[in-house]
Amino acid sequence: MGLTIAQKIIKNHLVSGEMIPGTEIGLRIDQTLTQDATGTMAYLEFEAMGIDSVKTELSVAYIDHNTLQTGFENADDHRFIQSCAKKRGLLFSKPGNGICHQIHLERFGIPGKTLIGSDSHTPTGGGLGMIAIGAGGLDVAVAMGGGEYFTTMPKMTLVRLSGALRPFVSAKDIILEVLRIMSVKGGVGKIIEYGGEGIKTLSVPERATITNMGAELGATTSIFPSDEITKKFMAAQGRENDWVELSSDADAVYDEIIEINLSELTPLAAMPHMPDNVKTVEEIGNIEISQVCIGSCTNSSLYDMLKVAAILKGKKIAPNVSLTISPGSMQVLNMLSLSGALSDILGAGARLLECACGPCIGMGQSPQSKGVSLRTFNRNFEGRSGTADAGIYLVSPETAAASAIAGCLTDPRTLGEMPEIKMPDSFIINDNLIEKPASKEDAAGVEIKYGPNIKPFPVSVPLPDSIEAKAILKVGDNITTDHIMPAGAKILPYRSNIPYLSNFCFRQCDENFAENCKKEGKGFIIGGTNYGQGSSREHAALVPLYLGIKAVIAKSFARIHCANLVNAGIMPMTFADPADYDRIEQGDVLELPDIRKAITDSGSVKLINKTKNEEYKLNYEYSDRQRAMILAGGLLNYTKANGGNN
Ligand code: MIC
Ligand code: SF4
Repeated sequence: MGLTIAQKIIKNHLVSGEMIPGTEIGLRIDQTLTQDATGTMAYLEFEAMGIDSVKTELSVAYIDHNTLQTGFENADDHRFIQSCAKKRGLLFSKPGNGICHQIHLERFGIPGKTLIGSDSHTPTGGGLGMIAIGAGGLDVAVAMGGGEYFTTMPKMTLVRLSGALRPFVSAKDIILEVLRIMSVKGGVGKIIEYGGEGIKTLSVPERATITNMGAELGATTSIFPSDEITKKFMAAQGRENDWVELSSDADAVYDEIIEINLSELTPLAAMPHMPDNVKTVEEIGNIEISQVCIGSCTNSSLYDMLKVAAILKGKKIAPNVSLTISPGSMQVLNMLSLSGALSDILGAGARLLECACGPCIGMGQSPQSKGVSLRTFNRNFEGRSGTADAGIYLVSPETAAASAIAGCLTDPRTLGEMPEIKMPDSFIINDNLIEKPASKEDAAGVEIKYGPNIKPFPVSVPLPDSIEAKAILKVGDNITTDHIMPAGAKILPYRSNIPYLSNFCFRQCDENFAENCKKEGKGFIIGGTNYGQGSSREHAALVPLYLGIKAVIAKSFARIHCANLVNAGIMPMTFADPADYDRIEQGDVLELPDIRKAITDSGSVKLINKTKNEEYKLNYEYSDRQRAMILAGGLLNYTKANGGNN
C-alpha cells in the first residue's frame, strides 16, 4: 500500500510504536523551536533535566512574543533564554528579528525533517514539506535532550485543490474555507495533506498560511508536498542544497478527502469569536470598522506585504481606521524598505509595528470599546485582543487593505484590477540577529542568568488512592487556553511566575476561580467538547496544577492541551455518556474512588456525585507511558523515577 507524505516522514522517524491511527507513536525529532512566552518554562525544564547540550540537529530559541518590555520581567526572561541558548548549543534569534514561524520557514526549515515547537502554529513549517508539530514546553525540552516525541498516530485527510485563485482571493480564504467545512474541532487526530493540481499555483508562503491555520482545525499538523515551488523558495533563501523532493504515492490511502475548487472561492472572513465562524465578505456586508491589523505568523510574508503595499499605494486610509503593519521578519521589513513598498504602506497612513507577534497576542493595539477590528491573524477568541467587547474578524491581507481604505469591511474585488506582484528571485540574507552558541570548550564557562521574576514551577504529587473534591468550575464547549490562562500585555510578562499568573486563571469564565481554588485547596473542572483548544501554553496546565486541580472531566479535548495536562499530572477524562455533563453542577462534591487502582489496572473509572447521589462512568485514553506518568504525578516525576528516560 502506498504512503502519504506525512506517513513517509513519520516512517523515517519512527522510534517506537506502529503507524496505526489512534495508537501512540514515538518520533525522532530533528529540529526544535521555542518562543519566549513558552520558552522560559521550557528552558527551566531543560535545566531541571541536567543535560549539557541539545542533541537535535538544530534547535532555535526565538524572542518574538514578549517584546514590550514595560518592566524588567521580559528583558530578564530574554537574558535567561539567551544564556541557556549560548550554554546549551542553541541558536538564539534576538528580539526584532521577527516571528519564530516566519523566520524558521525562511532560514531553517527543511523538507522531510521533523520539527516540534513550543507554539501551536509550528505547523507553519508544513508549507515546506516538514512534519512540524506544536507541543508543550516540556515535550520540547525532552526532544532537545534527544528524547522521543510521543503523540497519537493521526488519520490522514487529503484536501484536494483544483483550479486557481481569482484576483483578490487569497491563501487565507482557502484555509478559512477549510475551517468552514471542518470546524475548529474537525482536525483533531488528523494530519491534513494538501494535493491536487491547485497546489501548483501556490507559493511556499501561501502554503504556510494554510498549514499555519491548520492549528485552528485542531489538526496534529498540515503538510504540502516539496516540489519545484519549494525548491525555488529555498534557492531564493540561498538554501537550495537543503531541498529534497517529497510527494505522496499514487496509491496512498486517505481516511477522508475534501475537494476545493480554488476558482470558486471568494473573499471570506471568520466572524467573532471563533475561527470557524466563516462567511463570505459579501454576506457579512459593509460593517463599520475601527481598526485593521496586518501581520502575525499567518500573513506577514513579503508576498503578503507587497500585496498590501500595492493596494495602499497612492491611497489614504479612512479617518475612522487605525491600520497597523507588523512584517513577519527583519528580512521582510528590509526587503519592503529597499523596494520602496514600505513607503507606499506608510504613505497611506499605516502605523509600523515591530517584527513580532504584537496585537495577535494582545501585546498592545487593543481595539476601542465595542470596536470592530479586521485582522489577518489566526485567532479571534473573545477577549484575546485585550478588549473584552471588541469583535475581531479574521481576513486576508487583500480584504484588510481594501477595508482600511474604505473604512468598512470591503470585498477587495470591488477595487477593480489587482496590481501585479513581482516576487524577487532572491531574498536579502542577513542573519545578524541570530546568535550562535558558545563552542564546546567555552560553554562550561557560560553562566545561566536567572531574573527575580522566575519562580519555581509547581510540583505535582503521585496520584492518591481516591480523590474527593468539588466541581470547582463548569464551563461549556470550545474553551480555549486563552480562557484558561489569558495572555496580553498585562499578564504575558509573568509567564515565568506561576504563583502570580494563577490570579488570572479562568478570569473570563469565573472571576472567583483562583480564590475558590485557594480556599478549597483542590478541585475538578467540568468541560464541554474540544476543551483546551488553541495555544500550546503549558501554563494552562501548570497554573491549574498550582491551584490544586486534580482532573478535568470533559466531553472531548484538544490535542496539545490534553498532552500538557497529562505531563502536569492532571487527569483528562471524558464522560462515557455525554449527557452526564448536564447532571453535574458547579459546586457539587465529586469523588473518584480507588482511582489509583483503576488507572494502574487500566480499569473503568467511576465518578460519584455525592451532592446528587449519582454515579457516572468516565473514559480515558492513556498509553501505558501516560498511565505511568499520571500515577507518578506528571512527566518530570516520571522521568526522575525512570532514571532520566521519558
Ligand atoms: C498563541 O498564538 O496563542 C501563542 C501565544 O503563540 C501560543 C503560545 C503561547 O501561549 O505562548 C501558541 O499558539 O501556542
Ligand atoms: Fe505569535 Fe500570534 Fe503566531 Fe501566536 S498566533 S505565534 S501570538 S503571531
